Amino acid sequence: MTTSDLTSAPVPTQSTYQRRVAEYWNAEENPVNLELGKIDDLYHHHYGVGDADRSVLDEPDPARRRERITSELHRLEQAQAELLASRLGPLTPADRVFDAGCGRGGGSVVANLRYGCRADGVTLSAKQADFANAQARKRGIGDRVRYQVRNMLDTGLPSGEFAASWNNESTMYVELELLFAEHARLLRRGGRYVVITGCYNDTYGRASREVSLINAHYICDIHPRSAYFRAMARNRLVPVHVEDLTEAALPYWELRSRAEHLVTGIEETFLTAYRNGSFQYLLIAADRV
Ligand code: SAH
Ligand code: GPP
Ligand code: MG
Repeated sequence: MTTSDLTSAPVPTQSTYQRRVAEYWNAEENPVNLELGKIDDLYHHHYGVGDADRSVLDEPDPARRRERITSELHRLEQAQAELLASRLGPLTPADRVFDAGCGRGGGSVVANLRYGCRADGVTLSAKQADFANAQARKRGIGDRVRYQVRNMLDTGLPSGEFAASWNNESTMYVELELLFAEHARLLRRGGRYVVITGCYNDTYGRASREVSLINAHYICDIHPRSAYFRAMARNRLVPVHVEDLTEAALPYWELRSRAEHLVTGIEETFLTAYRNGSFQYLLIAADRV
């Protein structure tokens, strides 16, 4: 083997698993994500929190009923994004934030609208990054909010530059030790890290049947709750607020399971997983010390 063979060899930046995950997101076109995002061009790939207005189910006109359900689900997903963003601050337009596993970009836009901050989002999916950048340009914030195809475990972004960072439903794709080491590197001292995630409940035992079905559905690997705190403690991230959002997540799934035009088939599994105590929806905010 010559030197030129070595330098021209492809850089193994992505594992086979990560390429599969990228393929999933490059192909993803679920109406439950696109129809909701279309309403106000805030595209989310996470679930909703808070009480649902169930009266939308009683709407007699079928087209209007679909429209009202879609917009109610979007309102709950938007409430989830706002809840996460509210824990990032206070921030100013001089601050820079990092969105790890950014999807179609909605979370970074929410942070920018709230704080005026600059945002960097990374995703494994080129389609998602292109889509998100087009959305940011359309809003006229393309110079403040940008998205790149990068591995969140190894972003190449500058150390100590970020006032806040987060993972919104994207930690189940990676090893937490590696992930939190990268957040700790990117965050300045005193910076804030926030995660919203589904985790399995250590008090139940190991991963339940439903948790395993969710893993298979999305090609992910849901961690136990305990793993978050262990990995944070090892990486200079000290929890300052922990919120069990499981109860608050139920109305979204109950409504979504009744939305014939949007269901993907995973709805009953989430409801069973939450109700049998094997699965939890959790927010953790931590300080980078
Ligand atoms: N946080 C977004 C999207 C969550 S969907 C939202 O709230 O809307 C999960 C995202 O994680 C996808 O965009 C996927 O590409 C991304 N992801 C998974 N593994 C990743 C990795 N190793 N590096 C970067 N992004 C990753
Ligand atoms: C949300 O994305 C789902 C994930 C990012 C992975 C699993 C998350 C857990 C909390 C276990 P989505 O909005 O694309 O999903 P869907 O198409 O089902 O709405
Ligand atoms: Mg969705």
